[in-house]
Amino acid sequence: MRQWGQFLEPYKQAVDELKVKFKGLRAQYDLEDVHTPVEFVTGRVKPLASIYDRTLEKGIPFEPSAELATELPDIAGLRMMCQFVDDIGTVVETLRQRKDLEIVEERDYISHKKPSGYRSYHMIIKYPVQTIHGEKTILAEIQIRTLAMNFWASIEHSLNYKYEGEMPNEIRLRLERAAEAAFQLDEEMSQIRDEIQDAQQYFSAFKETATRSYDQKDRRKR
Ligand code: 0O2
Ligand code: 0O2
Repeated sequence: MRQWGQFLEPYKQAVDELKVKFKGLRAQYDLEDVHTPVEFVTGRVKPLASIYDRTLEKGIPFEPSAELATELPDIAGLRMMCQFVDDIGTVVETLRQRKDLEIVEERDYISHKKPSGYRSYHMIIKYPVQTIHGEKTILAEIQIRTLAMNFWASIEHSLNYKYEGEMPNEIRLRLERAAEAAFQLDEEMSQIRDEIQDAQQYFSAFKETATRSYDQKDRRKR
């Protein structure tokens, strides 16, 4: 157990650090008074029971090792939730610019949803953690998704767990349809936002013209 504790410690540290850093993005956008692409951030170290299940699936020994660290790139997992689908692209671009992590893989399950209906953007990163024995670079997974995608994924995940992977076909089909409905909701919300932004621009321009013509009339009267 002590060996596992030592093995998992850098992962715990990475999750804690990255959570602070990613939550900081939100604070920075807020300070500039612009729309923040990050709604909220969560993170976790994969529980030992899930690590055990994955080693069985992958056919690798259940012991702290370099092989385990490479085969399970999501021992450290971060999740960034966005309001709109467009925000995901902004977050991805922001992460690509960062100097404190290196992206080693990207998976776009938004353009290419999984057969289950799952949508999300995944990144595997290399992240250096400073330990008392020097620097240790670990792998971590970042999942970036909208609130609607997250809502669907958390329910589907818990149902899958309840059915132990043997989900009845009918439920599976309904979940696929629910995933599409969630995606439609995302599209509709983006359209509403765009229309509101257009209307705001129109009204600001209108207000400016109206104020200018009022000022001119006022000046002529005087
Ligand atoms: P606030 O002001 O409470 O929202 P930790 O205890 O630090 O290990 P942490 O970061 O609290 O863990 O993670 P957790 O419990 O997974 O939740 C992460 C953040 O996501 C929390 O906010 C939750 O309130 C927030 N959260 C969860 N679901 C939603 C949601 O649907 N919408 C929004 N906007 N936030 C949600 P904070 O950072 O503790 O701050
Ligand atoms: P957790 O921590 O319980 O979420 P592979 O097909 O083996 O190459 P792999 O390793 O499964 O790919 O990676 P993938 O599919 O890129 O991402 C795995 C993680 O994405 C999962 O972690 C889930 O968090 C999430 N995910 C992928 N597909 C689905 C899905 O159909 N439904 C839901 N709800 N989540 C999904 P784990 O391993 O399940 O662990």
